[in-house]
Amino acid sequence: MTTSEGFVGRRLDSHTSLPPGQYLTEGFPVLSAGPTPNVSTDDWRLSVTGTSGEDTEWDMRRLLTLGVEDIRADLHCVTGWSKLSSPWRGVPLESVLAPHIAETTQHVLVHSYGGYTTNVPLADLLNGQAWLAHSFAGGPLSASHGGPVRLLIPHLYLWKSAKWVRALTLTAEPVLGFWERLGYHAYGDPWQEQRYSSD
Ligand SMILES: Nc1nc2c(c(=O)[nH]1)N[C@H]1C(S)=C(S)[C@@H](COP(=O)(O)O)O[C@H]1N2
Ligand SMILES: [Mo]
Repeated sequence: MTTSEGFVGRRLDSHTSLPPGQYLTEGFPVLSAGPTPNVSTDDWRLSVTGTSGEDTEWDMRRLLTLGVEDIRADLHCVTGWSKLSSPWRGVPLESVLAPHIAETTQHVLVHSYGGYTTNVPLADLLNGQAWLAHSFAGGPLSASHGGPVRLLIPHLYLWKSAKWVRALTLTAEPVLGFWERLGYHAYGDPWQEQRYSSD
């Protein structure tokens, strides 16, 4: 693996190897379980619901006031491809979750436009581990890759990074999402090769 001179993103020194069973791709494959929902930036909304049922709705303008970050992320899809150092912009997920976190909150169920869902432990969405990404490679995020806004959780298999995110539900107990109900791993750590619930 080489980095070009002047490379200013995250260094690859810590990635002398890929997660087990993964191969490197230079492209950016599109993987969607259904059709691409057609949601304009103006119509896009994110609703965040806490464990006692109180909720907040965000639109793009208000979301961006929470503070945008540049992110360099390695992506690992459970089908085998990995893409290193991909350039995103987005808002830390913690910013929209924080007001709704109660003592009992342990898990988040993520809902997408189109009906896709996925579950993630709350702890994996805090402290600079997860973003609401609205931009890729310097431009608006394309619909096929999850625009207007998708989740980005680089340390878990990419099926956890829900595209076209619509709602977040904070819960005390885990509730399995779309692929997790179909036998994929509830957590999905690529470095532990947690592909299926039996792994
Ligand atoms: N809403 C939604 N999000 C989704 C999916 C999907 O089918 N629907 N597929 C997941 C899977 S399996 C992968 S690998 C990534 C693919 O993201 P990409 O199409 O931008 O590469 O999106 C994830 N998020
Ligand atoms: Mo995937």
